[in-house]
Amino acid sequence: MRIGISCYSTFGGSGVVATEVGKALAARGHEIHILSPSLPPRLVGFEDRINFHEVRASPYPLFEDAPYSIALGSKMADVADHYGLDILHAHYAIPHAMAALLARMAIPRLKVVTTLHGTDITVVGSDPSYLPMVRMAIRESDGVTAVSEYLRQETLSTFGVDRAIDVIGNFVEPPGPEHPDCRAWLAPKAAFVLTHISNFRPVKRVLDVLKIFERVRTEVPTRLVMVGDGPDRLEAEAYCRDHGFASEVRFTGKQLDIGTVLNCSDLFLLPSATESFGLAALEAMGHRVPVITSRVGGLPEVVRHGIDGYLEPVGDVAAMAAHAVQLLRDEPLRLRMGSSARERALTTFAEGPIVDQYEALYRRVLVR
Ligand code: GMT
Repeated sequence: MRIGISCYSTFGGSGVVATEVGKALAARGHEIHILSPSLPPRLVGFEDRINFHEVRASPYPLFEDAPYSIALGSKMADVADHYGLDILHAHYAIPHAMAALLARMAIPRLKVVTTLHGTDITVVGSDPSYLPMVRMAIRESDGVTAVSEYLRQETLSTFGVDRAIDVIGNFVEPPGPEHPDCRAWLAPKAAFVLTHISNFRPVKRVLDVLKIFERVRTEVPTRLVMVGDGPDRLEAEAYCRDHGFASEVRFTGKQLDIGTVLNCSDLFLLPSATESFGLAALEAMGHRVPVITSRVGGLPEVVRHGIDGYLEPVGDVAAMAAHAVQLLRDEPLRLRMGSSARERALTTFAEGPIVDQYEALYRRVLVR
């Protein structure tokens, strides 16, 4: 098949999933065309059968902001026509699904598959300024997937649509042996490393990560590694300074090689306000790292309480810290949970069977 994939190129789960799906499909012999504002971070190195198309919205004195959605729709139509695409797969509804539907109006043989990732439904998609168009995109796409059962239900209830939505989760590959042990660099004097990875947006509740660490550090010698960047980073760094533990927290900024950080992490903290799936948690699990997270959204479909880690109510930093202390003090329990987490990540959320589901969906929509 010839498949166009559109996604954001910023650090974020939807771009990671889109790129990894594209790479896996290319490895199976499909021709892939990725459309994005710039090269997605996971599209490093030359890959056979993967073509990248940069989308640029040309400025014009009349425009306050150049219309990216129209430029994307135009680029999709152009690439579809020129390369004979069969499918356009839009990752994240806004604006990729609407742009794909515009392209389908221009090239009627095209089929559109939309993958809903989370905040495109739960936060920005339900904003009244976008809702009618997101609803239209969900109704009109030839195939729709959601990354968890939770997100499927949220979509049906928020948008009042009555249509089939396939649940296809995020996935991980087994971590390679290339990740060096960077424990000495990340946490020179500490016995343990706690890690958080996100885009530091309010939904991630990064101050809760610090409040958990603040409690844990008084009980067990520990360092905290904060990977990523975003709107709440400055406030987070100020919190560490104001509370006297800045030297124990390392803010690495955005990192491509999260495998190396996870390889030397003892626990992963993800106390989000909501999370449709929690790809970062799954990546930690793949590296044998137990996860302490919120009992919210799709997270209970990924992390099993008391087996791969712990789930507690959003904002309950005391309970999350207590679990962290217990796990750091009880090595056999921590190692057992790490093994269960890895087993679950690499079986239930293994790349092969998940990519099979996308391929099967493409074939289904193509015969309709
Ligand atoms: O808000 C983010 O975390 C980024 C966002 C994205 O689209 O890049 O992530 C969402 O999609 C990921 C991949 O499917 C999911 O694993 C994340 O849980 C989801 N984030 C939220 O729902 C907050």
